[in-house]
This record gives sequence, C-alpha cells and structure tokens, in this order.
Amino acid sequence: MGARVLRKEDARFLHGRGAYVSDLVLPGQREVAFLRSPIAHGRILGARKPADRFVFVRDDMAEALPILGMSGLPTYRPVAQHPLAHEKVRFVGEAVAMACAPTRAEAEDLLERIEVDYEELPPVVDALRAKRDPSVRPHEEWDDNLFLSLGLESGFEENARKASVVVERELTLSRQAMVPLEGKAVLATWDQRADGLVVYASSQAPHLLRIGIAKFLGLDQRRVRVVAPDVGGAFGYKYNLHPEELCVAWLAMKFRAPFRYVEDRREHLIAGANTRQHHYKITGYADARGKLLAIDAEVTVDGGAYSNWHQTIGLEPGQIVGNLPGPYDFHGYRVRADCVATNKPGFLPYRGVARTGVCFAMETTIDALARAVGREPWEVRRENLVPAAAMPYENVAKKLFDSGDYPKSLDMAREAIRFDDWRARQRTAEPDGRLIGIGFATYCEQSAHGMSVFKAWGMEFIPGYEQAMVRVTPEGAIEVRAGVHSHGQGMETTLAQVAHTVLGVDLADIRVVLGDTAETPFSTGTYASRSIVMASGAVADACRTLVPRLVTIGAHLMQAATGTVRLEQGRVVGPQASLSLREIAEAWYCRPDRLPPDVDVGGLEATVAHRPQVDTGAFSYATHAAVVAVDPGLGSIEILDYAIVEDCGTLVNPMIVDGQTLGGAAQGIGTALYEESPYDPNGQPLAATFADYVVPGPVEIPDIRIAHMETPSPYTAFGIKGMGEGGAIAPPAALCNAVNDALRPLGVEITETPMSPQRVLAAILRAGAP
Ligand code: MCN
Ligand code: SMO
Repeated sequence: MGARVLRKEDARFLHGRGAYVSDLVLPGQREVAFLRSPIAHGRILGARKPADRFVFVRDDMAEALPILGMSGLPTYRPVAQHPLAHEKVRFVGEAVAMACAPTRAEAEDLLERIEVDYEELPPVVDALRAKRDPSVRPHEEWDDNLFLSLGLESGFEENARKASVVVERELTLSRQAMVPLEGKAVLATWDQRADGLVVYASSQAPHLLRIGIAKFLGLDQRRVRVVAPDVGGAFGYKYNLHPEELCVAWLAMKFRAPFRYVEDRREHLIAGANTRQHHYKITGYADARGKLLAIDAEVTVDGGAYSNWHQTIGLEPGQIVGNLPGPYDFHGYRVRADCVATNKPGFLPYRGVARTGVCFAMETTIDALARAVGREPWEVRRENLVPAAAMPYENVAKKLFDSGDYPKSLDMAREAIRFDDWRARQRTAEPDGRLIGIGFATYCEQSAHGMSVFKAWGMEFIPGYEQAMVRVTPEGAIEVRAGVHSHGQGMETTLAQVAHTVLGVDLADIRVVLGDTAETPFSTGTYASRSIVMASGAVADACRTLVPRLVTIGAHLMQAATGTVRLEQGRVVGPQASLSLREIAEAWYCRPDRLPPDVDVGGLEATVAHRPQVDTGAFSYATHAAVVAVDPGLGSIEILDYAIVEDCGTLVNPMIVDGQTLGGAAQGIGTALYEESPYDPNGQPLAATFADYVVPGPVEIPDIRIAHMETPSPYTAFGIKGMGEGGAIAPPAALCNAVNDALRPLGVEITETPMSPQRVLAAILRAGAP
C-alpha cells in the first residue's frame, strides 16, 4: 500500500494482447448495423424492408420490452425507450431498424434497402426555450417538457438578507460527447448447455447489465451471464443499459446464435449519449470582505430525448442540488434544478458527473465576488473554505465532509504555480501583446457514496455493501474476485496491493479476476469513484478471514500451538519452522490425511461483504491552479502552467492516482477549451467526426504537475477516499477563472464552455474592447 508499483495489466495492454469485444470471434457470428433516424422529431408512418431474414424493425421484436428507468425522485416522469424506435423518432441517430450479416459492410448494405416514411414534426432543440414554451414537446403526452424538477432550500432568506455584495451570472456548459477510445460494443450468444444468454459487453457494471438484459427480455437472471472483457475507457458512458445492447441480446436469444455490434466513431458522436450541458442562473451573496452568506441558483439540464435504465436522468439534477455548495462554509442556500426533454440523444453522467458543472458555477461565482469586493480571488476562496479544524463538517446541503485541509490544498497550489511571480509579471506588458491570467478552483468530491445517498437520488438499485472473494489456490497462489470492473483504473494492480498488504504474498502470486458475472460476487459495479474504497475493504476483510485458517492448518502441520503461529510475509511461521502457502494449500486440498481428522477451518476461500463505517461517502478534494495567456486579437488561449494538489486519503498506488488525475484533467481541459456537440435549429448534429469534434491530444495538454496531501478518511478501510473522477471536475472552473483574470483589463468575462477562440473573441468584441 502506497508503493508506486507498475501495473500488472500493462504487459497485456502495451503488447497489444488486451482482449476487447472487437477482438472476440465466435463461429458463425453476424455483425449488426443500425439504421438511424435522419430527423430530430417525427412520426414513423411505415417502413418497407428487403425480404431478408435478418432485417428488423420494432414490430419484429415482440419479446423485448421497452427500456424504462424508474426513479423515486419527486416529479420524475418515467419515459419508455424502445430498443428500436416505435411510432416516433425523437433525435437524429435514434435506431429505427437493424440488419445483420457476416460483415458489418454487408449489414450496412442491407440497411440501404430499408425505406422509412416519416412525418416530420418541429423539433425542440433549445432547453431554455423548451422550458419556457412547452407548445412543442418530444413527449406529446406530457403537458410540459420537464423530466423532473428538484429543489432545496436551507436558511436562504435570513442569510441573503445580510449581504452587502451580490453578484449574478448566467453560465453555460455546452453539450459534449464522452469519446472513450473504444465505443460501446456487445457480442451476445446462446449457451445451449446453460440454456441462456452469454453477453460480452464493454461495460462498467456487468452484474447490473445482467439485471437489465434479463428484465427487458423477460428472462430469469440465472439465464444471463455477462462478461465484460477489457474495456477501452468508459467514463460513465458504459454504466447504463443501451438500446443497442438489448437489441443484440434479443437477436442471440431469438436465433440461438452469436451477434455483435461495435459502435463506430460517427455513431458515437451523433447517436451516443451526450453529457455536461447545464445552464445556470446563479446569485452569490456576501459581506463586504467577500465572506459567502448565501447562494441562489436556477439550473437547467438539457436531458435530451430519453431517460435511461437504471441511473435515470434524475441522477444529474440530484447531484447538482446536493453538490453545488462545493467545499464552502456558508448557511443560506436555495436551488432549483430542472431537467428538460429535447430532441437530442439522451444524457448520461460523465466522469465527475454533475460536479464539473457545479464547480464551474460555484468557482466562477467566488471569483466574481472577489472582484466585486476588490480582493484577491485566492484570499476570498481561502476564507470561505471549510477549515480543517471544522472536520467532520456537515454543510448547508447536509453533506458530511469527513476529513482534510481544504485551505492547505489552495496554499500548496498557489506555491506550486509560483503565484507571486506571475502576479508580478502581469504588471508588465507581454512583448507579444498577450494577456496573462491566473485562476484557481477548489472542489471536494463525494466518493464511494453509500445507501442513503443513492436512496436520496431515487435509484432502483442501491449499492450498500461490496463483496469480494479471496481464495488460496491449491498451488498456494492468491485469487481475488470482485464484481467491480476496471476500464483503465488499474484495479488488477491496486486490489492485488490490498491483498498483499494483508497477506504479505508477492504481487506476482496474486491474480485479480474481474468482469464476469459467473466468476465474481454480485456488485453494482464501477462508477462514482467507489471501487477502491468499497472493494479494498471487502478484499481486506476476505483476506483477514483466511488468516486464522491458514494459521490453524500451519500449526497442525508444524505441531505447534496455534497461538505461537503467525502469517508473516506470505509464510506461516511457527516457533521452530515455517511453511509456504503452497505447503499449507497442498495439505488442505490434496493431502488432508496429514491433518488430524477434526480440523475443519471452513476452507481456503472466503466471500465477504464490506461497507464503510458511514454510508455518506468519503470526500476527496483538490485545488487546481492554472496560468494562461490569452491573445486578445485571436481569442486563443494557451495554458502556460497547470498544477494540481489533491488529497484522496491513503494512496494505494500514487502512480495510478497520478495517471487518473492526469487523464481526468485532460478530459476537463477538453470540456473547458475544445469539446462541443452543437446542434442546428433543426436538431441536426454539427459535430459528427473528429474533424468537427476536437479532443485535446498531447499537444494541447500542458505538462501538469501533481502534488498529494494524504489525510486518511476516518470512515473507510485504510482511510482511502475515491478519486477516479476528480481530475475532470475542476479544469473548466480553474481555466475560466484564469481567462477572466487575463481579460479583466478589457472588462470582459467569459461565462461559457468550451472557451473556443470564436467565443473569446466574440466576448471581447461585444465588450467593445480593441
Ligand atoms: N486509487 C488509489 N488510491 C486512492 C484512490 C484511488 O490508488 N486513495 C486508485 C484505485 O485503486 C484505482 C484508481 O485509483 O485503481 C481509481 O479508483 P477509484 O477512485 O475508486 O475509482 P473507480 O475505480 O471506482 O473508477 C471509477 C472512476 C469513474 S466514476 C470514472 S467515470 C472514470 C474513472 O474512474 N472512468 C475512467 N477513471 C477512469 N480511468 C480510465 N482510464 N478510464 C475510464 O473510463
Ligand atoms: S461517470 Mo463515473 O462512471 O461515475
């Protein structure tokens, strides 16, 4: 624990030996292609299709139920999504028909012979307008366009009243895609012996996918096995059940044969779910020094056409309402978050979930307050952060911050970018005319949320426990089996490190098995930065269950008293001798005659359920600091320096945490500066290829420096806090604050992501600046 060990999975990945769904081939497998709606909103009047046995529309799929995500949140409206469109299409790219053939190209040729007649309806493209004017509705049976509307109020009036400074802003985060390297992919077949489905899917949560497929195909869960092989990035996109997955599973069930679908990049960009699109009207109330008194916000989420199973669209507004107050100590709060239906692909949570948006809103508001009271933003931020002495701290939204020193992360970040030097340099003009700006953003991130939190989000399946199975194999190696899954997080290594920490066995002798419902204990999977907090506790507890068993067997073999025998560095050590785990395991499994007949330790494998001491999660946190140069003539932004100081409690593997932080920050920089899925007024997507949709690469991502603080959580196994999402939360806020610091002499403020050159230049021109 705490060692920078190289990842066990790297040899496989770096030598091209990873096995993704695209690498799997089953005899006789057919490839599936989907015909997708060319219009954003319309009625399907009829379809003519070739007389091929392998072309299907919705009416051919009687056995498959529509996907229906249910939520316990007040005002939530469930909406059925048929696996292929039924009667209506509600976004460009919605699957209307599918064809199957030995190759994808042949399947696409079959699609060309399908003709669908549509009656076009006016689309709803702009969420704010859809909310104001519900005369056009994607779901005509509703009387407005709201999926749901959530609110929270606590101490608002009395605190806001005391304010001497009020700042009000409208802020927008644009719609974007999630672009994992590997798109969604699914291969399903029928196992004659098990009389059930086997579904290979690029999934974060194989056990949940199993429930979903069984539920919507009307099968018992025991007749569905889901295997998630190597997964090439997921980021939230691969947590919920997708219509295409249900279609492919239905084909395998219907024809008792293998079918596969692999999403291509264009399909991902136009038809895959979108994310991030939030609009804020936010007002900050403070005293004359900038001490925050209250926050008031009206938030609109553009939810697209459909909810999802099983998280539902309710998760995003649920997280907005709970997390908007950020890491701050204040007592007046009023918020409303509306989730609006539009004729665009559905919305899925993406790394950081709603917190990238709320951090952007809150952190730019802190900076605006600082400017209003004429003080340094870092000073005002620092004075408002929950101090270390107040931990554990319950905030205005009743979140329980477990531990940490938030102000110190800001101090360290300020030193890391040499703040004073940059401020001094700002006072002299740059020879190239560019403007320098410095920005900070601090956030805290609830990770490994437990039962009460998911219950409050109204979810159908509520994670509470995490289970793990640990086995000493007959040759004395260790096998760890867990239902969480790794799709880049390196969990084959970090869970092995946890087992090593308890048992002392060499990492090379520990094998971690993930991603197969037939081989791992039930789990709701990997998301919400929960895996290491939850699974490390389960793995450690399972290992600890085995220790007395190994000791008992060893004591008998060495004829020593049990109390004199210990497990030490992977060996069972007695007063006079010691035994390897191989010797112990061989005796137990294969030579029980060497043991007295009354030895019954209960076996050398144990499945144990674990949950943290509190179920409100562990809060990791970080401060991001950015220095930018903005060209006022071009609107272009260059990141000159970027530093992150983060605290995720006890570090299992600092190298993996650094990798997670960098990857997340790259995605956050994408949100801040580059990535956008725009739509025209007809609901046509304008970014359908990587020529239009800009993903930052090595050239755009600066050399990010990371420093760690390590405050163990008092509530979790080993004091670990989750952090897989964190890097993606703060970059839009930190960069926007830096850009606005740079543009301050021009009296210009940017309030929208991505901060493309066009947007920055337009804002400069609007302000009448040179
Ligand atoms: N870790 C550690 N010490 C800590 C905390 C974490 O060493 N104190 C390590 C863990 O052991 C694990 C990794 O960091 O190997 C991430 O752990 P955790 O924070 O528990 O997050 P999860 O494993 O639950 O991963 C989910 C999280 C989410 S929600 C998204 S979205 C996301 C992310 O992780 N998607 C990713 N990181 C990703 N990284 C890659 N490469 N690909 C994705 O799709
Ligand atoms: S978006 Mo991460 O899978 O919670």
